[in-house]
Amino acid sequence: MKNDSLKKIGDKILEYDNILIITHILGDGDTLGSAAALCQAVREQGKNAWIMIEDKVPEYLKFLVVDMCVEELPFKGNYISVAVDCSDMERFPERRKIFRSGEICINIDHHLTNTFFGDYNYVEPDSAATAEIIYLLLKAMKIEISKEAAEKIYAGINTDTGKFQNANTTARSHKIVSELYKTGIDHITVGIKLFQSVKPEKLMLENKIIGNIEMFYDGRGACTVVTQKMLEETGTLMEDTEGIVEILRSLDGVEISVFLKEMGEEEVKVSMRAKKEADVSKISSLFGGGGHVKAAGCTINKDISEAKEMILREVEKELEMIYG
Ligand SMILES: [Mn+2]
Repeated sequence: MKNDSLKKIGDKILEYDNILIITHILGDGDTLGSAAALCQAVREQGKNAWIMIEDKVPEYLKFLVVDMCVEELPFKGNYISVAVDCSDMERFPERRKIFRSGEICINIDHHLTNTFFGDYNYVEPDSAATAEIIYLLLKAMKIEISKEAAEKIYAGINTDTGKFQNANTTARSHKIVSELYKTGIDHITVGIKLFQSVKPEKLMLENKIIGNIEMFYDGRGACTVVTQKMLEETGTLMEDTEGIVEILRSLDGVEISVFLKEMGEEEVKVSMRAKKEADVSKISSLFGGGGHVKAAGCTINKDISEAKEMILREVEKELEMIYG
């Protein structure tokens, strides 16, 4: 499991006219921002580049990928495929074959659990966001970063660092952003689109979810759930729960926050966040999931109450290790 250089990866990309970019399902600001920045930058070099998706782009992130997304393979001839922000190929289950059918497959990511599934790989777990790596890649390709591409990179870094507050934020994150500012990015508008365009329905949903918060382990743990019924009652979608797990973690004294999403009768998606001491990627990997030390997730094929019991048991063990 060894990285290839960004120069080598960049040179490979430049050899191709057709570039297929793959994001992970349940897209976030980093995967979509990274994909869009790469797509934008290579299109500016005259390349035929597209982002292939298999589920919907969340409403609040659509501004990043205007006229860039396809659901079918858009090329006839050879292409190179590039997966961004995907720890493994399960993150794009319906597009695995199309990814592998690229003449060359590239994997660019920052998840510790990355499986090095590409022909060429660049994985940097210390990078706050994949978007930072895209910045470095474009530099290695000697591409001048336009304002448009810069705004997409900025969106990726801003969201994955939790507005530069998460533990993954580094001096380099700020340094890259300062370079992005020099291209004339409209950071105010990007910030408004990302964080200040909340629909009232989403607030109603949050009200319900937050009303159900349960504290445990002397207030070191906080947990809540969202059910399909709550989505129906408020006319919202699962994507509208974005940010809830961070709200839970923001509570005074909370070290681990857990948010369970009822996707189906026997399918629960779990998101976890740690504040300072805990390692939630350790917990998620017990259930076949992945992620980072301070932000991780997994899927449990049980009903929501059983899933909750299973996960909280492990979370309590982790808290016991720290405070016990
Ligand atoms: Mn990311």
